[in-house]
Amino acid sequence: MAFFARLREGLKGVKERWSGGIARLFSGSTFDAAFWEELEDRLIAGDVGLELSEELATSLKEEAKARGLASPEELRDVFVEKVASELNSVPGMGQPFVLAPTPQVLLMTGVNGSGKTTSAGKLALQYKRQGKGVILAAADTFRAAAVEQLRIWGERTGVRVVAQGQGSDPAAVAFDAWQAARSAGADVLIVDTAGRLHDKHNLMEELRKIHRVLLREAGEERLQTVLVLDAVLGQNSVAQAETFNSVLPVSSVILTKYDNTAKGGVVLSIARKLRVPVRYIGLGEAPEDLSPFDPEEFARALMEGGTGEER
Ligand SMILES: Nc1nc2c(ncn2[C@@H]2O[C@H](COP(=O)(O)OP(=O)(O)O)[C@@H](O)[C@H]2O)c(=O)[nH]1
Ligand SMILES: [Mg+2]
Repeated sequence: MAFFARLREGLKGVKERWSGGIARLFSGSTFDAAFWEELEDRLIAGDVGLELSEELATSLKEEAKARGLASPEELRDVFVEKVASELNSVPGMGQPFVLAPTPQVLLMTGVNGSGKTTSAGKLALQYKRQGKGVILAAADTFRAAAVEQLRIWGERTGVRVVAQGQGSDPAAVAFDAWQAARSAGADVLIVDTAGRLHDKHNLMEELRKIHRVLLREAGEERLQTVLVLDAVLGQNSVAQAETFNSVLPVSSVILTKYDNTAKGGVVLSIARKLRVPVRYIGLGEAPEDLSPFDPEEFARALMEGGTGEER
């Protein structure tokens, strides 16, 4: 399925609840007094973040005046433009990982349940299909089930999984996997990690250690720290991102469960707060449900609206 079609399908929840409301708002024929206030409210409710919501509403208002626009309908394209350009102001936004020099190491980080393992598996499948050499590393050694989950993805995608089993040192697994990727001449090594929230201090120490080992072995130009965030958590995801970023500088974001959220604006919030590119969005649990994130198409999809029962 083409990106736009998949996005449209995946964003159903977003469109029906949040952007449905926004699209409806823009279908009005006059700028009544409530319009601007409501626009800002809807942006905030959609997880765009307070500051950016205010800013967007203000700049749209100015733009409407400057261009002499008569109705919200005429403002649609300007809205799409502004959303896309806000996103595109972050270098690398929507672009796939650059896999050079090889092997590139994608260190997958994020809290439990955010979708690290699933996204690692989905990426492995895409790279495999592109004919790239891929290796997965099971550096979530905290639970036996975690290693097993990655092994299943390995079987499903025909990708080799380097693992040592439960309780082993995750940094040692990462080291082994790096060696394997090197000697196999792989293009990409995807390292899955643990994300237990209740043990934040140890988790962060463990991540730092894995990162240190990979940095020493692979070097800065081969190592990317990927933060996997659950879009459903909205502003909490943004807070998580800030926490992770303070421990290990995040180089890219994958935003999962976009198919499940009613609030699409979180991507704008992340772009604004972290200035880190969102490269992929997760649109479901199936292996194919990971799409490169296209800011223009995303902005346009929002304007298509849903059933939009409100207003
Ligand atoms: N609907 C939906 N579910 C997802 C997506 N990504 C992951 N999941 C589900 O979220 C749950 C947690 O994912 P997992 O990869 O195990 O998270 P991890 O703890 O970060 O490794 C699993 O049930 C996944 O199938 C997505 O994009 N959409
Ligand atoms: Mg996992």
